[in-house]
Amino acid sequence: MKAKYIVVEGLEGAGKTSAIDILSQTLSRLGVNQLKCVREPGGTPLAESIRQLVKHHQDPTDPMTEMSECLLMYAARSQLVNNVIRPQLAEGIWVIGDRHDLSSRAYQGGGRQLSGMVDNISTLVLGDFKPDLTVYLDIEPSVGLQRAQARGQLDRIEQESLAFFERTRDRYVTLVEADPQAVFIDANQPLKEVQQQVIKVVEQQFEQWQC
Ligand code: T5A
Repeated sequence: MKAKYIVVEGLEGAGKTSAIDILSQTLSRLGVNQLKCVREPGGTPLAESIRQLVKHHQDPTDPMTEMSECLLMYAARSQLVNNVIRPQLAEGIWVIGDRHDLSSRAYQGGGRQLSGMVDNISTLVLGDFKPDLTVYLDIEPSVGLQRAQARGQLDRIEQESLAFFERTRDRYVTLVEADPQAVFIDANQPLKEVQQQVIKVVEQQFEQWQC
């Protein structure tokens, strides 16, 4: 079977980290023994520097514009896709991504209301490259933000208004509904149940890939 690219998406605190753990364990049980996990923004030295900027840049004399934020997300994605993800897949190594293009479409497209710009840049940067499967963990923004808050200080994006995260979630849901390779999981449930659903989705999808 050709190596696959699987992405986990969702708002802050949706439970992506634990979903990725269970996803890796499930794939390994199913016989996938060459697997790499990456995160966005990040995953290469240059993309990790961009991650630091987009999450923590705070300068009232030179605030990050919405357009710069969007361009930086795609600069980081271009580094990761071309220098890591494509080469790994070509070598037969499966890749699990903590976020990908759907994040830009939801946060910058929905949250920042830059959807026209995001569509154009996405086409330029990615062409027809897309994940084989996207697992979207849907969570009430207020619940996700409470979980993020419990972890410590909020970063630049986490300090956005609830309305921003509501718009982001709405866009996520619309995009996931329109994508036949994306699966919706209710992440407001207890962790154990979310994990069971992730396992089920991966097992079913794996079976289809084998056909
Ligand atoms: N961004 C990113 C954009 O705006 N555009 C883009 O194109 C991209 C790629 C990245 C930021 O950049 C933005 C989005 C983000 O704001 P990040 O740190 O990578 O930042 O992403 P976060 O979503 O902020 O990461 P989090 O760690 O907050 O989210 P997770 O991984 O979904 O949450 P997780 O698994 O760490 O869980 C958080 C806590 O909740 C608990 C966990 O145990 C943990 O303590 N939890 C649950 N508790 C109860 N019930 C459940 N079902 C639970 N699931 C998890």
